[in-house]
Amino acid sequence: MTNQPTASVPFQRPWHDYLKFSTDHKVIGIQYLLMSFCFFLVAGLLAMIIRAELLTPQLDVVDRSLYNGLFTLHGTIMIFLWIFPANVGLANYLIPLMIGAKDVAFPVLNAIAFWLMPVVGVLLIGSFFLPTGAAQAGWWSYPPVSIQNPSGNFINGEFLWLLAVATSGVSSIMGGVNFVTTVWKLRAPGLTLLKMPVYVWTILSAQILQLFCLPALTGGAVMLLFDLSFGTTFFDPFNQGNPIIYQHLFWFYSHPAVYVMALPAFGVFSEILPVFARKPLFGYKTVAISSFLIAIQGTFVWVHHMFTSATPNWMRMFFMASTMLIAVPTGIKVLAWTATVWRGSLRLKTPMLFCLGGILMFLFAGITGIMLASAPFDLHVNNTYFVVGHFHYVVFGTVTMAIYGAIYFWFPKMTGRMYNEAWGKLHFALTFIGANLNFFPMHPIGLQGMLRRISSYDPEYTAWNVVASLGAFLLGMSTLPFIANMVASAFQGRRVGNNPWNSLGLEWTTPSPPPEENFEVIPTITVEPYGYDRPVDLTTEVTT
Ligand code: HEM
Ligand SMILES: [Cu+2]
Repeated sequence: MTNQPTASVPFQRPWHDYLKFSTDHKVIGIQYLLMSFCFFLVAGLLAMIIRAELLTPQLDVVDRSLYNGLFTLHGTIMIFLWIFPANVGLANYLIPLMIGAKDVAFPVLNAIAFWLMPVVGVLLIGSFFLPTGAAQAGWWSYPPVSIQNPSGNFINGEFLWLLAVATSGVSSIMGGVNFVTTVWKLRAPGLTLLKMPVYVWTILSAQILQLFCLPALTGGAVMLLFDLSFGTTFFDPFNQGNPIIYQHLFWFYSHPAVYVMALPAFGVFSEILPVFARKPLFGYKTVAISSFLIAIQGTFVWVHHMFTSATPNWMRMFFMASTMLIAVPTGIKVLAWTATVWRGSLRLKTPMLFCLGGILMFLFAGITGIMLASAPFDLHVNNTYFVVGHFHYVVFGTVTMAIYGAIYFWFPKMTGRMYNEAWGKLHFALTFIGANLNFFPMHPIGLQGMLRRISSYDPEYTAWNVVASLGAFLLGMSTLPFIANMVASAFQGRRVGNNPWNSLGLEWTTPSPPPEENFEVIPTITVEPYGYDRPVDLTTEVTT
């Protein structure tokens, strides 16, 4: 396992293989990553239009209903077509390699789950071109707004939105069954639960959580579709329906969804920090088990999104306490990461920078999260930009940063080549500065009372909005060095050996890129991961 450049890249596939149906988890993983990044660019473009509109207090770029469509689809595409599938792509690529398996448990199901996602994309983006325009009810699609259908057309933006969300739900359930079975059944001999890398723990926890909670949303979406299109009145308050029940069904999944998005990011931090600090992950077992605790606790907090939905006080108290309790296992992780880098010999390569930046922004998101968990505070800032600021520090500042870090870190494994470090650092600097300029101002203007989902605003909020918009445009530009770097390096980057980072992870013992079926002989695992303090190169102890 050295840094020797190799003469050729033996198992490299031609690029057009990634456009075809394949059941190899590595191909599917890269397909997910490529597809979701394209959707990230689309949703980012929608955000740029939103931010262009918000540069000035008055309405000047789009009209109000298009604005509604823009933020609805921005949020929906970012969640269902960027964060989720990008995480699934990484997990697809990494899980079999990390557990010493030849592939996932159900390769065909895996491929079908992937090919459903472009359908979701067509349904959502296509809805902009309908005469009714795209859905306008926000990414949570609350009734009664979402079931009004003023145009009277059977095919309308909301209709396609609901089909898209239900389809994406089916794909995610297939993925969940596949991941849980793979980790449970296909681990290499000796790889007990408490020897598994934290990333595998986070995927297992997130996918169990997903399987448990997702049916609530998929069921809620189908019922909403019936209310919208087939005359039922489950959620129609004017006909004995109850819109609050939809909110429960929605958030029973969509709060845990935050953990389905964030747990893999915690896994990525836990994999990358020890490599670049050359120290074992502090408190490995506690960090691993915390993933599961976060998933369990995450199931009991959803009503913190409904403090203002005529929720009785006893319920507010319960959910306030349960939400604050999540800070315990989450805090354990942050402490463990801090202790891991503490006095380590840090190598500040691009993946490490994205992790450190991501953890810093997560810390900030955690603080505003605890503030929001307090019902009396939330009653004031609910529906303001404070909330939008808080969750963008999670979904962008933490999860998107982690995905970027992961792509840089495993790029040499996926391609057998190295990315360009200077361009990577430029990308990090633009992203970190752009993200903070973009999302920090949302907190002060939120506290001052600026509502979310509005296209024109009181002029007193102008200054912070201009800063936020400039940050957003910087973020838009930050993707350019990334794209250039990835494309150029994938074809012409410096060739590297199997393990350029000197990592102890099992995936680095395979050739880069790994051959079909990954391992010639299934390895036997004898040691805990992250043994960076031991004198010998532990990859030799992972016997084959
Ligand atoms: C790329 C940079 C991004 C920018 C500039 C941006 C900007 C914005 C803005 C200005 C809004 C508020 C719209 C409003 O309330 O009027 C918004 C809403 C939202 N964003 Fe982002 N965002 C970005 C990335 C992301 C990411 C990565 C996610 C991942 C999940 C995301 C998810 C959402 C969601 C769920 C909403 C709420 C939509 C709604 O109100 O229904 N955003 N974004
Ligand atoms: Cu929540």
